[in-house]
Amino acid sequence: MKLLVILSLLVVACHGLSVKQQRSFPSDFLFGCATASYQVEGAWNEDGKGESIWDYLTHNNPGAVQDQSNADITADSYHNYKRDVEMMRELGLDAYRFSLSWSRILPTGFANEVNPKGIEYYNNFIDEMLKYGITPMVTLYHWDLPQKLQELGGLANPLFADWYEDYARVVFENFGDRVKHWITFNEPREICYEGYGFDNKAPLLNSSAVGTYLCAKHLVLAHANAYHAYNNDFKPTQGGVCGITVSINWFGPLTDSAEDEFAAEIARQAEWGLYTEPIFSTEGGFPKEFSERVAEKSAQQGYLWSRLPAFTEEEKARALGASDFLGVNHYTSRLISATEYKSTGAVPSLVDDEDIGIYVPEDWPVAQSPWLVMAPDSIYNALTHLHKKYNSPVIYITENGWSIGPGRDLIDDDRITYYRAALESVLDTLDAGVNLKGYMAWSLMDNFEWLEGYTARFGLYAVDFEDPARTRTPRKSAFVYKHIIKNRYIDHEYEPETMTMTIDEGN
Ligand code: PNW
Repeated sequence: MKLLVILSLLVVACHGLSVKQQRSFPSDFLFGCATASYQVEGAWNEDGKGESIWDYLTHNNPGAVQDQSNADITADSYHNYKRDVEMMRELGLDAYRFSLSWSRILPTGFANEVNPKGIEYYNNFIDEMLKYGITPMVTLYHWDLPQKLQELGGLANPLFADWYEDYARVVFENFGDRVKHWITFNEPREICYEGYGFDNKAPLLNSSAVGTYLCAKHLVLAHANAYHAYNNDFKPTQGGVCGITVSINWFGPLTDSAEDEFAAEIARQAEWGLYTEPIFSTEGGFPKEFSERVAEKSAQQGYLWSRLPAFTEEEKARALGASDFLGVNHYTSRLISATEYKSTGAVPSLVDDEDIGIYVPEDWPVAQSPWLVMAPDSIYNALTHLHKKYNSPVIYITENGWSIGPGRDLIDDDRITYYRAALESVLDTLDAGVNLKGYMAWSLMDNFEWLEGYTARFGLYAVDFEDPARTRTPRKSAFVYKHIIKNRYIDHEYEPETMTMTIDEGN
């Protein structure tokens, strides 16, 4: 008898060990998808919308885009927004992150003239989402600056912070009764480095030595203005939260040498610390070591001031703590070396200021977009670092995704592999106690991928860009994501039985 009991206990114990513990996402964890106005809306000049810098770039310099395309129509969400909400319901999304087109709301960029049709479009869209219990998460600026403001210098002009506050107030006033999650800027690095410092995003300014840093300072101050405007004048009655989304990929050391550790820290400071440090650190201002490096190089290069402008004490105090959460767009990782794999950048430039080597192991799979590689523990490494560095802020992953080639291929197994690994990393991150509240997949549907045009597709839904109706069709990954959201765990064996989508009861 005793033996039998021991034996059966053993069987139970072994069984427990062999079945990997099923980890689940908290019931209040927000699962969503993300898009951006210029990439999906179309209707570029309809109903009073003004020209944006992306309209200007694609119309005047089409050769800059890989396939010479533009987003004049793109997925035409301006006319298809009801279908978009239907897709959200099919997937069972808790939330949807989208952005507002500044020039659709304020055609000249300034708040003297509000376009009622622009307000109406977003009102209808927001109301349609709310009708089905989908939480709107709204980005005020996802790269489509009104062209008129660019002509005045755009983010290189210190007055930008005031223009941006005026715009933000119009937005809070019109939509804040229903929108409770605000994101001021999407990806400062891509705005400032790729747009002002380089020629990879509008306005293709290629002024890495000075432009990137001017933009960084004014963007942080504009964010702080909008945050305080919300906090003082809207939050008391509207009760939402306001944060910023920064692209935070992981930059780890290539080896565990102190030199590589330091080089990786410099990379983190230059790539995203410029934007997080002034807001989320305890000291405020731009990151210390990188600031010292730019100041030193600037002096050697004959500048009478550091190319990285300092904040005044008052500005520093205004930006510090000015965020209710940190939005993180996370896609990939890089390994950083102090001595190996260095590329020679122009002098002076941000790349020269960084002076680091970047390595990507050959066995990390590469997406259609060459910069996007699948790295192990990528989300976990980045988010646990932020958690420690910035005293456990509330974090949302506001973008994460994988591109495939052009066309409407519906079987996207490599994307499924990526999403499952990413979401396992999210579970590891939650286990580590990080204050992570939600995850938005990029993207709900195929869209205009900036200078990659339509050559890279990120959609859970394929879009037929040849069809005037811009028909949307779910890919296999859409079914897998839906299954995860519904069950709150990742079933690695799950295969959709059919490719027919339906709306589950309650959605
Ligand atoms: C984001 N990187 O851009 C943007 O927010 C989206 O508009 C865009 O479509 C999406 O990611 C996919 O590219 C990024 O170099 C661009 O790591 C570059 C990087 C990350 C994000």
